[in-house]
Amino acid sequence: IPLSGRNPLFQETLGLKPHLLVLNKMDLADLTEQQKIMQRLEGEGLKNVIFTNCLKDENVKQIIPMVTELMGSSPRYHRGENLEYCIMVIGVPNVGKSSLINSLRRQHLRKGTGA
Ligand SMILES: Nc1nc2c(ncn2[C@@H]2O[C@H](COP(=O)(O)OP(=O)(O)O)[C@@H](O)[C@H]2O)c(=O)[nH]1
Ligand SMILES: [Mg+2]
Repeated sequence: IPLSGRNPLFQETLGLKPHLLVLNKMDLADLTEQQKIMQRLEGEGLKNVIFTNCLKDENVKQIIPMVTELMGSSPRYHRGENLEYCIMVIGVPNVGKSSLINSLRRQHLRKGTGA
């Protein structure tokens, strides 16, 4: 799934927009191949990849710092002191997009529903 689960059209639509590939449900995955997966994806030009478990908020805390860093290093999207950005979460049904948003709310706003 980490290698085949993306719609190639997303890449076209995203173009050069800074983006992060979130590989959710890491609790259900065989993580022994994690390094190999990262290497393969990096070979495809995907450097910003993160494994998460949105039900247990695992690694979700790293997302906002990664996104902030990405934006800061993208001259086209970087807006000086303005740290307000609109972020889009895209993916096929049931991958955990809503769970991710809820987890981010729990982590950063101290609210948000249970997963
Ligand atoms: N095991 C596991 N299940 C998850 C995780 N994230 C979401 N789910 C479950 O996957 C299902 C679909 O999640 P949902 O957030 O509704 O996906 P969406 O359709 O992309 O918004 C729900 O039953 C979630 O509880 C995760 O990290 N691990
Ligand atoms: Mg949803």
